[in-house]
Formats: sequence, C-alpha cells, structure tokens
Amino acid sequence: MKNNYELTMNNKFIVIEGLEGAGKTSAIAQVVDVLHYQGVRDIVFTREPGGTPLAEVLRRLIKTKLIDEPVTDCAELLLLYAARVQLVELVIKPALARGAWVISDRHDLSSQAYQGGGRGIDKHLITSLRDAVLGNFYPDLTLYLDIPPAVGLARACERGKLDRLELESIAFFDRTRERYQALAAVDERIITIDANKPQSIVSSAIRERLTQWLRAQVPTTP
Ligand code: Z5A
Repeated sequence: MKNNYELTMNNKFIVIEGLEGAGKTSAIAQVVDVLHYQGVRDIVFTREPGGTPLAEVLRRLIKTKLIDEPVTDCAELLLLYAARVQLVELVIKPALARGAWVISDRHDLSSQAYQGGGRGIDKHLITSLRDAVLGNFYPDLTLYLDIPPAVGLARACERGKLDRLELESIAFFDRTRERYQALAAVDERIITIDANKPQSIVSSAIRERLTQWLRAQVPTTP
C-alpha cells in the first residue's frame, strides 16, 4: 500500500554528496522518484557552489581559472561560503518556509571534505566560519556516495575537459574522501552509500535507505 508521508511529515532539506563522478546526478533522480511516489510534488533543486545569480558568478570564479592570479586556499573557502550564504538565505530557507522540499547537489559537507581534508585547512576554522554564517541551519539528511577517487575521476574524464578542481592530484582526492568518510561515520544525519557498484545496485541502495529514513521521520501518535 502506498504511504503518503507528505500528509504526515514536514518538508525536508536533502543533500547529495560525494567525489566527482560518484553519481550524484542519478542519485538525485532516485530521490525525486521516491519522493514522488510518496506524493511529494513541490521540490526545489539547488547545487553548490551556485544556485543564485551571484553564487553562479562565484561558481565560475571557483571552478575556472578566469584570471591570472593564484586563488589562495582561504580565499577559495570564503568564496564558497559567500555563495552558500546567498543560496541558503535567498533560496533554501524561503523554499522550506513555504513547505517545499529542497534537494541540493552538495552543501556544507563538501567544504569540510575538500577544503578541510583536501586542502588541509584547519577544521576548527571551517566549523567556526560555518557556525558564524549558517548558525543552526543543517540538512535533514545527507546521502554521501562513497567512491575511490580513481573510479570517479575516470567517469568524470569521459565527459571531457577537467576544471581547476578536478585537475588536483589523486592524493588531494584521497584526503577529501578520508574526511568525508570520517565525518559520515560520526554523524547520524549522513547515510553512506557504496557508489563503486553498478548503477542499478547503487540506485536500489539509495531508494531503500531513503525509504527507511522517510518512514522513521513520520511522527508516531502518542
Ligand atoms: N567544491 C568544493 O571544493 N567545496 C565546496 O564546498 C563545494 C564544492 C560546494 C563542483 O563541481 C566542484 O566544487 C567540485 C567540488 C568543489 N569539484 N571537484 N573536483 P561540479 O558541481 O561541477 O561537479 P561535481 O559536483 O563534482 O559533479 P560531477 O563531476 O558531475 O559528479 P556527479 O554528479 O557525481 O557525476 P554524475 O554526472 O552523476 O556521473 C558521472 C558519470 O558517471 C555519468 O556519465 C554517469 O552516467 C556515470 N555513472 C554514475 N554512476 C555510475 C555507476 N554506478 N557506474 C558507472 N557509471 C556511473
């Protein structure tokens, strides 16, 4: 029998995370499918960095070597948070406030993993910055697609030219993945999916884990 969770639970903010080529695009399609099946129709999609006109400009600055000047690690971090604050305040919070569900391709966990793990920026600096600009705002659920960097990058390479970040060394992506795994291991709002499997198996795992999670969100009657 079909359960219409939308009738019994509040709208949620769901984030998909993982290294490039992890399969975030198809994961989002699976999440949408599960939500549609549950009767959810009002869904807002976002991506990071980006999602507002200013944040999209910042995205181009972050991803492409637009100007002939090295981007310092801290400047990159601040650009990412500038884009994130714009998106959270102008798009995500208003959408949640009017009752929409929000699905984001990446969010804050990316900064903790890429800038914290990959770049080696002090994790306390990142969490202080996060707390200062986002306060008590967190995703309800993050699906982290775990994949070895070589596998993800091979998939990304098939798509064509790599951008500034994708050209980083494998060691950078190894550190990023280790940080993702460490953070996912201690946070119950993060579900890890083994993305190094055929697409049909990954899709089934996403659907199953998300459906379980949605069931657990339905308030029990006293
Ligand atoms: N970044 C950061 O450093 N700090 C931050 O705070 C934030 C971001 C927010 C964003 O780039 C970059 O910014 C990213 C992190 C950094 N850079 N790096 N490096 P983006 O948004 O342009 O790219 P991305 O987020 O990494 O997306 P992506 O490369 O498109 O990855 P994906 O969405 O996971 O990949 P996909 O398109 O779903 O799949 C790639 C291909 O693999 C595609 O052809 C699929 O059909 C195929 N695929 C997917 N799953 C499978 C399986 N299971 N088997 C076989 N083939 C598969």
